[in-house]
Amino acid sequence: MRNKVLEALCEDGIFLAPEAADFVLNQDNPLSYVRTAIDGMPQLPLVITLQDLRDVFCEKGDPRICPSTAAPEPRKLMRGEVKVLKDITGNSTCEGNIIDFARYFNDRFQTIKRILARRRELVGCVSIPKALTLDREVKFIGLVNEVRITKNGHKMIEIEDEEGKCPALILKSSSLIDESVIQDEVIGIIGKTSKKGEMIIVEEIVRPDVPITGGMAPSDSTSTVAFISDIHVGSNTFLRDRWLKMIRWVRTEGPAMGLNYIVIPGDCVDGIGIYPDQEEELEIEDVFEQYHALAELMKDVPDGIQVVMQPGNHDAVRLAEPQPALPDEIIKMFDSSVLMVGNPCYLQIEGRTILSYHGRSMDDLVNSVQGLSYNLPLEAMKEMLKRRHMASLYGGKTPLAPEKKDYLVIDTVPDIFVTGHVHSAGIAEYRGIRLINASTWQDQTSFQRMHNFNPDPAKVPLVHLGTGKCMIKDFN
Ligand code: D5M
Ligand code: FE
Ligand code: ZN
Repeated sequence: MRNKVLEALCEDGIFLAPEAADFVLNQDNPLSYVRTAIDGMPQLPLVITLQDLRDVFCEKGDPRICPSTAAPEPRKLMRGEVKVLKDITGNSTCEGNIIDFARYFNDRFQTIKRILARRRELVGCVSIPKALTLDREVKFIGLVNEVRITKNGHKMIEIEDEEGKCPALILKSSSLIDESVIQDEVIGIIGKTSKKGEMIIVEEIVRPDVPITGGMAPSDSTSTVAFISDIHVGSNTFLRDRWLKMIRWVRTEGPAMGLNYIVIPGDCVDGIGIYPDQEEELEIEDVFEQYHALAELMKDVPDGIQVVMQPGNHDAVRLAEPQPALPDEIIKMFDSSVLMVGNPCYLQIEGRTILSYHGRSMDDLVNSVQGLSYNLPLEAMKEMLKRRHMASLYGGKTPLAPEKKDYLVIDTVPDIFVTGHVHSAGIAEYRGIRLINASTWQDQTSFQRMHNFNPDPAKVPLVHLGTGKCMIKDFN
């Protein structure tokens, strides 16, 4: 309907500004509304704005056809220059039964298989049952069911595709023996079928990975995005002084650097009942009061800055990922410059694609990929990109919801990939993608002290959308 009306007007050389279009399309008969308006105009403007409509109609004092001077209601998932490209919010269908899980993993398999099948190394790949019948080099793509070390020290991978499954063995003597293969990741395998045709001896593992590119080509954008994660409002270790210092900086230095966007990748508040004895470390014990306090803090962010807020594992939505945006009763507490999105979420800001993910799965990655640790979140992010998936492992610390489509697949290659969660701050680049880990505004908790976890708080990574340049501003 929307497009038809706008097309019909366009054919008559009539163009509407976005706000005017929204208003017109809400009229009973949009076409006749616009034509009546034009009849009342001294001349047809190049683009009809809301003010043009007001000039014609408002004198008549008819509220039905007179656009009010108040700003129009923002559309739910689109505001200003921020476009939501992919988000579970409003699209969740899962009930969590066995059929859902089969469908979910099938979608993961098919989506990542499509990426892998384009890899030169995998040209000529066959199904697993077919591979087992061939006595030459075979190539296939599968989802890893299980990984274990055999009693002789080889690595056994049980791998499955839509037609069957087989054991694939990495020999102890192979250079691949230290390769971390994660349960539920989708990989390509090149190898040889054993003589009896019951298993494949792995010679090469092919990951979907992201292509090597030069990254963000300079654009004419003059905007900067700030990434501010893990605020943890409500915790008695919330670093209020440093937060206020940061907001003062945003107000005074922001305009000169074109600071027009703030992205918050989760753990906006501390929540309740998230870890043992948390209540002893809470300054605000009611989660809604925590969001109220956050909303108050956010009021000091200048109006022109578009804020994008995403939930994390401390926020008041389902824990299972993908997490939808915070509920309406919380959204209502914030003013309209705060756009609530799900976790993860693909955003487009001034032509740049940003993938924002809280990063819970890093708790699993540090246990399943050799060489990773909480001190190396940017390396963990590279592991996600290599696997084109943010949370491969099912059944670990990261709960997954079996949606129809796997929202955790990295099907689009972003310009910027941001995570929070591990309370450290860092910037790196991987194959042209800017990697950002967005610090925290919470000091070390006693729970974290007990686990010897040392945060790196009160830092703000910044990315210039035009040049792609990154820096970290330190508020300690
Ligand atoms: O998580 C903040 C960080 O706290 C998380 O990235 C690692 C650390 N953390 C949380 N639980 C544990 C355990 N059990 N062991 C070691 N480190 C941990 P947040 O989501 O803010 O609570
Ligand atoms: Fe956190
Ligand atoms: Zn977290």
